[in-house]
Amino acid sequence: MTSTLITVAPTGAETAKADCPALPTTLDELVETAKRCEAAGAAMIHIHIRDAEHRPTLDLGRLAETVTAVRENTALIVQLSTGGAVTDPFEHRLRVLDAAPDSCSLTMGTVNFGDDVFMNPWPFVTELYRLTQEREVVPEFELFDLGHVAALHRLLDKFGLPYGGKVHCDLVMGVPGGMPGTPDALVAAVNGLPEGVTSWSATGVGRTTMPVALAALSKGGHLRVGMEDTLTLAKGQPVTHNAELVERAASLATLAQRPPMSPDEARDLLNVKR
Ligand code: KMH
Ligand code: ZN
Repeated sequence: MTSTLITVAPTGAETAKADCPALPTTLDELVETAKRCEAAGAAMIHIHIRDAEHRPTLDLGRLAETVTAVRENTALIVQLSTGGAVTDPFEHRLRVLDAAPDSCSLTMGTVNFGDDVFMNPWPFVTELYRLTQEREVVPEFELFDLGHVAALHRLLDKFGLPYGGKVHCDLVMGVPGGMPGTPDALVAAVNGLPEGVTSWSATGVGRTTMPVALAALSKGGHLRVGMEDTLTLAKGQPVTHNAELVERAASLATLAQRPPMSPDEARDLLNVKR
């Protein structure tokens, strides 16, 4: 068994700073979070940024500044979200690659997202994929539903392998509108993955965090944790720092005899540029 890639998704686009002051929304908070999460066992960071009023933004200058700051202060693989917020236009989401991250998220289809819709029509998915290949950015395929697994088969069949030749996916489970965060759904999704997939992680939103993490470790997968997906450690116990979620994931992984991998090992796993 290999070791475990732990990705931290510290911020997301959905939670308001006013509702959750512990959410890292400024550059200083994000860098401090990245450092503590790296020390706790994370090897990759999935980044959404905020503007001066703590609102989600895809401002290119801020994105580029963030990539540089996280690179200067940690060895973490820097993954930028191309999902952004549900209100972000497609052009802004494509432009994220101009900030030259190591990796980017690439969601494989449209999905209901609570009361909203997270739009990822096929022409957008293929254009973003083409751009990742051109810019030599390693995509992480985000799968919110079983239909997204089928779409990944279609994408790889039609457009070939990603930059670097490795295929890494993340199952995002328990979003209201997507696949449920259950071991049964996880097994169904993993058993349906294309043969070319070289690694996968899973994240369970909200109260599905623990069942999904335990099922992922049992099935040989990696873990994504963070306040983008989970704001409580248990009922009535709010997360006060993302590092708490990474520490818990690292303990589970160690207990499963698959301790956290270093950023360097994760670069080999994903074939991210050095
Ligand atoms: N904020 C969601 C609408 C991603 O980062 O690529 C989309 C999301 C996925 O978080
Ligand atoms: Zn995200």
